[in-house]
Amino acid sequence: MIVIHSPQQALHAPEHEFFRGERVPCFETPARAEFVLRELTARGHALQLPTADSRPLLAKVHEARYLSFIESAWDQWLAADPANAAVQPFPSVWPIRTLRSDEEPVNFIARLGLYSFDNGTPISAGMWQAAKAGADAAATAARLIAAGTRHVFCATRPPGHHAGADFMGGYCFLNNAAVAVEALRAHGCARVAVLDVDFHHGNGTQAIFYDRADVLVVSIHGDPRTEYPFYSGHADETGAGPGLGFNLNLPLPRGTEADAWFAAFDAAAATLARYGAEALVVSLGLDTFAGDPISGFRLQSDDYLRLGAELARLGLPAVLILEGGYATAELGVNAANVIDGVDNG
Ligand code: OKP
Ligand code: ZN
Repeated sequence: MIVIHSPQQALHAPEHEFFRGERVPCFETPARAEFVLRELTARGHALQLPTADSRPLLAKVHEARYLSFIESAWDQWLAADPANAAVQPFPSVWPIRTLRSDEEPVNFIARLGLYSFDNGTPISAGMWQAAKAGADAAATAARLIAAGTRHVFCATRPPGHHAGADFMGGYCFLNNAAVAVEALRAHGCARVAVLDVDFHHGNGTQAIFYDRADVLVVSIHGDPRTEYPFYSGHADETGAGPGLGFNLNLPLPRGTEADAWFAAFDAAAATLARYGAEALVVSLGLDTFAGDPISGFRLQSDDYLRLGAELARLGLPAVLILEGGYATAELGVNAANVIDGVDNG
């Protein structure tokens, strides 16, 4: 399978995040992509650099003022105080409910809160370059699909499925899956489906397409009653307005093993078949792995070969995009198993 990758991913390397009130080393690291690339290269897959500019697609997916903010966020942080170069910014106040989100505050940390839904999304000096390269990869993959390639994998980070039109969160800044959808649509696919198999609900992707009938979003994830992102991902979220009936959430309890997970996959596949999509975007999170340090499902490495075969059986041209997966040393084998499962399925 063609694999799109940019070395710019390594420019996003924040040091720490908050976990249970403590500062801990980041789970979402450049090493993740390096393990994936190493294993894919060892198995003979061809790497390509992104060649498409996602800028016009980003303008469809995200709000202009949000894009302006994240593109220069690090410079704004340094402008507030040159000593900030040595420290990471985190939001500490958010405009929930009665508070105003129409006025951009002058204070940088207040602006960061305006555009975030958690304090778990560290910003670094190279965040924009890494995230933009991921979005460019998604646009490049969609162009290859439009030209007749069956499957393309974007081995990119940071992930994207928690990022909404005007917010970051869950390590995500730009919604790469949504960029791929808009790119496929620009290339003439009238109906596109997203299948999100990351352990965490892709609340950003859901929100971006929630009121649209031309994009079906299906997600299998940890039940938000107990799992991040908590405030999105319930089964009764089925879409709104013209998009009613075009969003399917399949939440599963913490501890779910392969048999129950693949039963949910069958339900997702049935809905995808009924929809009649022309192309598929897979948000390929591998944090469903039993050894994942921050997630709660129990898939084993061999199950990812089966996942790949099941994805191939959907019979749709597909852009696969790396999302989560934090058992770093095993991430390469798990990702490559999906890719080989698709190729051999
Ligand atoms: C991103 B993806 C909050 C830390 C919680 C949430 C996990 C984000 C997962 N202080 N981090 O869906 O793999
Ligand atoms: Zn995840």
